[in-house]
Amino acid sequence: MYQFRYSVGPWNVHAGADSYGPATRAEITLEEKFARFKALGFDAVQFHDDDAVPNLNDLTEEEIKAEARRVKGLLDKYDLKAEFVAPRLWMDPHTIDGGFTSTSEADRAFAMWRAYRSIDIARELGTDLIVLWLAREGTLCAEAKSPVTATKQLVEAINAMLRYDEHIRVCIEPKPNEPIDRSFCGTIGHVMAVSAATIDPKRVGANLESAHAVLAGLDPANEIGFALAFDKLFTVHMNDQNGIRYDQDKSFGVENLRQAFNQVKVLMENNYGARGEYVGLDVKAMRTTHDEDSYEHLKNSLAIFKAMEQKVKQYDYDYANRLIRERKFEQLEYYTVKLIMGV
Ligand code: GLO
Ligand code: MG
Repeated sequence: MYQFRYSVGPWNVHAGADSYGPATRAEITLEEKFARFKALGFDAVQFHDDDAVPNLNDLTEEEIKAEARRVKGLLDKYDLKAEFVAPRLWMDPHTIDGGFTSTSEADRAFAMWRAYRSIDIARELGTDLIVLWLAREGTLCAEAKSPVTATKQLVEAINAMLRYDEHIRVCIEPKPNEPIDRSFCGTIGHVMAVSAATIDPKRVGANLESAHAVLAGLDPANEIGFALAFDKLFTVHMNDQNGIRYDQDKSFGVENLRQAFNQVKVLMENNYGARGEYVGLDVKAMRTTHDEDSYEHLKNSLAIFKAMEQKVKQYDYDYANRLIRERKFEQLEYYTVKLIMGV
């Protein structure tokens, strides 16, 4: 029986700024985050390209690789792996209107430059996984882009990445909205279709984030299951979300325990992790959190996830299967909820 391995990104420990107000906590250095991640029980770190190499726009390709090698040294020092690199295509003046689907040709070229640099950084950090959270690949003004052209541009951008490096794997993290109004690739179903349209579908998969599924009005466990059915769940972003409102990145399980249980259940039933996949936590501390509690949400998310693992291990599949055969779903539901409540 394998053990889940856990990953987290530097952005998951942040200073508390939101769209309406400034930071409430002090910044923490990358090295200090690594040390704390390791101490908390994480095995790997997820990166944006500029988490690993700040100001990369101003550096040459060789300088970028050299800086990535320095960060690899820091990971080694704390016995941590790099899980993935994600080009941060939403923060830059060149990607105001999106990256791969921008209406500006020059900006689309810039997005590809960042995608290639992300691949270079990933290789230096010792990972073959690139995550694309398609933050601005959609519209604020619905008439601004053709959804047909944009979808084809997305497929072509991924093809170019697959050609640039024949070992790299690309993993789309779908989200239906925010910061854009209408996304072109908002659910795992979209990701599976895009994957199938690329030149190497085996190397193009999905990163399911619980909150993003909830924002799409979908069930995160079913979204996980859909990707697993096609053997395309390359990583996950576990967190929680209170309904269809702004993206909250709450600690895993704090809003909906049954949904949390079913996510862990579908992962365990399908041996997720046996081929090296990580359980990533994409959670954020509340803005009111004090400096000394900057890691509480990570600690809590890990503890809740592991508690759910125990619940799944306790699940009486013989009993559940008997109830399923007899279509006694009232009893099945009650049994499941009672197990989660521990009564
Ligand atoms: C935001 C996303 C974001 C990505 C991260 C990695 O809604 O969840 O946190 O996961 O930038 O690409
Ligand atoms: Mg995420």
